[in-house]
Amino acid sequence: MNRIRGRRKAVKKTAKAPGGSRPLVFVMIPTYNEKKNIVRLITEIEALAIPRLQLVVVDDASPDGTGQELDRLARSRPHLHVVHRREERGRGTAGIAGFKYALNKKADMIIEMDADFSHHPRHIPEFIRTARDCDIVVGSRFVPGGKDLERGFIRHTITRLANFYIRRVLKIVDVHDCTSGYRLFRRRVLETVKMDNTVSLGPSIVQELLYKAVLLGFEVREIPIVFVDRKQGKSTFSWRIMVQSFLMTAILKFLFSNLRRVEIHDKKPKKSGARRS
Ligand SMILES: Nc1nc2c(ncn2[C@@H]2O[C@H](COP(=O)(O)OP(=O)(O)OP(=O)(O)O)[C@@H](O)[C@H]2O)c(=O)[nH]1
Ligand SMILES: [Mg+2]
Repeated sequence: MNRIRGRRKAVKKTAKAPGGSRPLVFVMIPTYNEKKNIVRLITEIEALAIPRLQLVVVDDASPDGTGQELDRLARSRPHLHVVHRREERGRGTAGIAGFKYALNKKADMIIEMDADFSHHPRHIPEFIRTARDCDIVVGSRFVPGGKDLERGFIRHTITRLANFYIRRVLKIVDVHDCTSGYRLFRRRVLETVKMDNTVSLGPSIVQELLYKAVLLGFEVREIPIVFVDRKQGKSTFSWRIMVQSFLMTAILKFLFSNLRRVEIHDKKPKKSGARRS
């Protein structure tokens, strides 16, 4: 049997960061032309009043001025970090840049989400709660309580087909929404998955990180989310991107299926028993 299952032997509860304090949580948001969404999104995340929560937004010189809007917001918000990328463009590499930034700032957990309100911020507290017992939390449309609302028949069918295909090809059996970009990673996942070796430039980064993390033995849990189609701003979805993502799944299988589980040690004192074999 070489099907990939999330590990059941969970890490011990590590709700608190090493040292006993609350975890430092970074929300990482890649943006391209999201000026109409980003202010409201940031304010709604702030309204959750989650202690020790920081935001990092990675903008690729959006022509609509998202970057300037972010700079304006950041002037009065020390918890808002803006990464401007002038040379590079792409959802995949932007996400990696954001993860690296958050790790450098000593994040314990990093939540990635889209800027267009398809990923509603109200789910954030549940991500953090669920991460007490696992390494990765995936916001899923396809578990009980999850929903994929207001998407046209075609997009909904593409998402379903993509998940069927990815789960079959990459043999990820325990995750039902492998294309969800609303996720939480504990720090050690991103430290262990070699981010400099990622091959996805675009949205297939979502399945690439999940595939590698599961092969390496990290435990994944899913929580239900209600995914709503974007209301404002312009989609970056295209048929070309969709075909690339399908092809990339086969490439990921070819390149990385030989990754093996690693010994993962929690960064807690030994007596916690938070060690995985
Ligand atoms: N930095 C950066 N962010 C991007 C890029 N492309 C997309 N994004 C962001 O990645 C997230 C997902 O992109 P979307 O355009 O919503 O893609 P989608 O969800 O497949 O498509 P729709 O929901 O139909 O718009 C959004 O926050 C985008 O702003 C990019 O090239 N660079
Ligand atoms: Mg979207």
